[in-house]
Amino acid sequence: MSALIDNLLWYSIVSNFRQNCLSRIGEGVDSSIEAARRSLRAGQIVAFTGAGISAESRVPTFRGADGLWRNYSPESLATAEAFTSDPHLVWEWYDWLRGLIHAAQPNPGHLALTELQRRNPKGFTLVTQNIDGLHERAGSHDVVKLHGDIWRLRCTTCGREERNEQVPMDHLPPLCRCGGIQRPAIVWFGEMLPEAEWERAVEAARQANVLIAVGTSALVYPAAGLVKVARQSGALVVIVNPDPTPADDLAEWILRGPAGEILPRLL
Ligand code: BJW
Repeated sequence: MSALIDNLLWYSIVSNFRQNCLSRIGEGVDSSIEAARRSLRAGQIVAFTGAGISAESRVPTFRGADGLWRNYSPESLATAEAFTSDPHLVWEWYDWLRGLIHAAQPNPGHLALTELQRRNPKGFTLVTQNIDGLHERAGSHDVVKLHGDIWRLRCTTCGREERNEQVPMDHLPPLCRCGGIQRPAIVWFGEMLPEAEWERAVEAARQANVLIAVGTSALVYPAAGLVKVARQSGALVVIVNPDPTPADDLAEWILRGPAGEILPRLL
């Protein structure tokens, strides 16, 4: 009997929450932004970003129509198998991408997150899936980088890592001083995320009062799972994205629009 009452209570809490969600989502962007802004005043905030935040800096998103390079999809190139079978081809793509990123500037979305961190340095964690380094160039620090960094290279023979900002690279594929082929120090499909970064991200999501997911399709795991970790730990989830994502069901507020316009309005 008590289990039945528990279940009924739980059902009523969940359905009330869903109704709140839907009416909030239906309220329109202006009032949702105002409400989301109020929620950002208190507690621990985690910003979780994906390729969409750099779209207005003209860095192609991973899965957008502009992501194609010579008719190759990024998904077919961002694998260890593709690299092993043709390191020169994969490096040609990353050399092209490094050129685009080098020419890009952080946009108002990156700058808004930098400002959020400046206002609340102890209560703010920035977790990104991006490899482009634009958050740091916007002035953010202690960025938790789940998928690595396009400006770092790792030797496939001796494992030595180094920073390399040469654009374009003078030799493809680049070689380590041991003679081994270097690869970008990024996380490809089927590879593990850096352990320390992942643990920091999960801990931040567990402690979060608000998680704001910006410009991610929320398709790639384990990173996408952070939204659920935060939600299940009681955080309020805000999504900033012009398009729907599978994480929308977890959100209290969905702010439809480009990050470069929405994020500055949240401040
Ligand atoms: C805007 C905007 C604007 C546009 N403003 N927004 C089933 C279940 C769970 C896991 C798996 C599974 N099947 C396979 C897996 C594993 C796999 C995975 O998740 N695959 C899925 C595709 C299904 N994951 C992995 O392999 C990970 N490792 C792992 O699981 O290890 C354990 C393991 C080991 C061995 C065997 C099996 C498991 C590693 C994942 C590494 C991902 N790496 C990449 C490439 C990095 C290098 C590079 O960039 O070249 O990381 S993939 C790519 O996707 C990149 C991104 O960081 C990541 C996420 O993409 P993101 O950022 O969300 O970008 P998009 O393009 O997808 O979306 C952009 C969004 O922006 C869109 O929503 C737009 O609407 C929006 N937008 N303009 C705001 N102006």
